[in-house]
Amino acid sequence: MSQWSLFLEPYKQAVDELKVKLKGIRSQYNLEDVHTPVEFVTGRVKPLASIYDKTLEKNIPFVPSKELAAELPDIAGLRIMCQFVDDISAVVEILRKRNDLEIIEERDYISNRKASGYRSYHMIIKYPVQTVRGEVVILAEIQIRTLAMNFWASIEHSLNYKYEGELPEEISLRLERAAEAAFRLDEEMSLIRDEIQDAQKYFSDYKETATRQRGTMKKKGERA
Ligand code: 0O2
Ligand code: 0O2
Repeated sequence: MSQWSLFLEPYKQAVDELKVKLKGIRSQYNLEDVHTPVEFVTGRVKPLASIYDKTLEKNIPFVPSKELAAELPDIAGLRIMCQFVDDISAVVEILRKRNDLEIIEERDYISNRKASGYRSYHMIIKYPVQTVRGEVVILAEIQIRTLAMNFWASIEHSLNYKYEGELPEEISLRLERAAEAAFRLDEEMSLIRDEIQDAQKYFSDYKETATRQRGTMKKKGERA
């Protein structure tokens, strides 16, 4: 087995384990038949070519080492997609309460979007992996975002890749505007959800009162 395969093995295991655990949040909410803040979860180990590019960017040697592990906290990457912006803070709270991982950094690119227009909530965690040679604690990145934020980021990422990171100014500007439109869409979807919930509450309260009044009238009729 190559040095790289050995180095990356615990990251692969961490991604597999964390995917199961994070998808578990969704299934637990589904069992209770309540809205789940987790729509879907994806995960990946950073491809070697991307690790190589990052070492060039950070000017560190491209060798499997402790230095590389510390400089690249996203070799193991998990992504949690949510329906609504509010769901992101719900997921953050759930993750903060877990005792199988330690959050060492949080970056809120939702309140403070990046210049590109990028929005997402990032967490860097320490995660212990059990291997045949003992415990290995690795760093992993969890990105939490809405479906609209994910839609924008996926397309912007592939466009950036096509243009090798040198997007023409006009395109960057349009992408920035598109990111704002995606965020307005998120806000509108939350408003629609709130209005539907209010309407549902109104109708269920109304039904309850009407049933109670009918019961009282029936009793009065029986007594008369
Ligand atoms: P489901 O819920 O049955 O669809 P793998 O690496 O192949 O072992 P996985 O999880 O299959 O792991 O692949 P990956 O790429 O990490 O995650 C893809 C998961 O995200 C799949 O779910 C997709 O169905 C789900 N997914 C991708 N895009 C969307 C989307 O727009 N909406 C929804 N709801 N789900 C999406 P699973 O794991 O196959 O399970
Ligand atoms: P990948 O695997 O291709 O997604 P720093 O080194 O501290 O200056 P760094 O490492 O860039 O900052 O960390 P940051 O910005 O907190 O998060 C990095 C990851 O966030 C990126 O990973 C992207 O996945 C995502 N990201 C950040 N900014 C943007 C953006 O403008 N557009 C899109 N589409 N994604 C963004 P990588 O390194 O690109 O790797």
